[in-house]
Amino acid sequence: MKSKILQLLKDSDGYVSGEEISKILGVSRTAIWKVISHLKEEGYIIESVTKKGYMLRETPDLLTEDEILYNLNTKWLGQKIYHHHQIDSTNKEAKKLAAAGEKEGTIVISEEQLAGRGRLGRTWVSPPQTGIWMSVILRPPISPADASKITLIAGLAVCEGIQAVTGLPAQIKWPNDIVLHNKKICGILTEMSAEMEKVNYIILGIGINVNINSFPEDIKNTATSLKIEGEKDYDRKEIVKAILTNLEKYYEAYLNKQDLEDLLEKYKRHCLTLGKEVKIIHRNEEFIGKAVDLSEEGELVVEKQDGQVVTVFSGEVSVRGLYGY
Ligand code: BTX
Repeated sequence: MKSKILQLLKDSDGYVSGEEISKILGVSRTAIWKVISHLKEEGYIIESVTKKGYMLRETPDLLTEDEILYNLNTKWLGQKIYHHHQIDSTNKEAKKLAAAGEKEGTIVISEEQLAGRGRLGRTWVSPPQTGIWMSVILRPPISPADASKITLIAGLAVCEGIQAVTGLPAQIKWPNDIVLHNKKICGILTEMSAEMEKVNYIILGIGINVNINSFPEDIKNTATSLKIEGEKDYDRKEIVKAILTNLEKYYEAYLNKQDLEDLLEKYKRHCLTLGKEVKIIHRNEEFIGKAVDLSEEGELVVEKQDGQVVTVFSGEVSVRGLYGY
């Protein structure tokens, strides 16, 4: 009932009377009053005027289920959201839920992470209410060997979502970073539970620096936020919705094997790594070459300095641009 009342308030330009709400939803005026009080406690500013009714004045800047579901155009992705004010890591929580049988498409999102995780045990800085720290549970019917492609699809969905909402020229650094003006604004951590031939679940962890003003000393030269680059605050909810809409569309296209060439072309168009000199680091080995293409499988095709052409699989390597991040 809470989300329905909220929707009525949001959809209305002026006051909505208690009588109207009670007629539409078939609930008592006291029940409505209770919900309104609850919404106020959550940070909604709602004016109540005798004989006129209720008017929504301000919405809290929180990524709650009610806020994200409002006008969200997805069929299944993000239709169930676990929202936290604080958590150690949304990936860790999503893994727990997935292992207990949570369905595909459910999302865990937190205003702050106390132990946000990057790849290979690295940490991800996740300050309160200024970023998007979320994890998506997916159960793709694919072989574990193809799981890295889900990261590529997520990169594309995030990159285009950010561009659409902010107008900023976000780009993808292969395979899984989104960068803006050569600095990192987003990282994606894909974790998987699988058997030999079958994926049980994939947790797609997405961290986006939205309205962060400054970063710790050790990452301030490589990290940035949408706010720092765009010099204004951005609406985190709108970015989440745009990403979920893209992700559902591209994920379904990938599973249905539709427009795969088109997906790859789109990815290439946004990919900052192509055409650049890169250093590939694989375990203790490293080499320098030029990133010349992406294979059909989404691997990076690199021409080494001696002319030899190799394909690099995303799961195994770190890529460093020689000029800039
Ligand atoms: P990564 O291993 O590619 O990047 C981690 C590295 O990036 C760190 O070692 C540090 O140098 C730098 N870094 C740390 N925090 C930030 C930041 N906020 N912005 C830019 N650079 C940073 C990338 O790993 C994958 C990150 C995924 C984060 C999401 S958030 C939701 C989900 N939950 C969770 O615990 N992780 C994922």
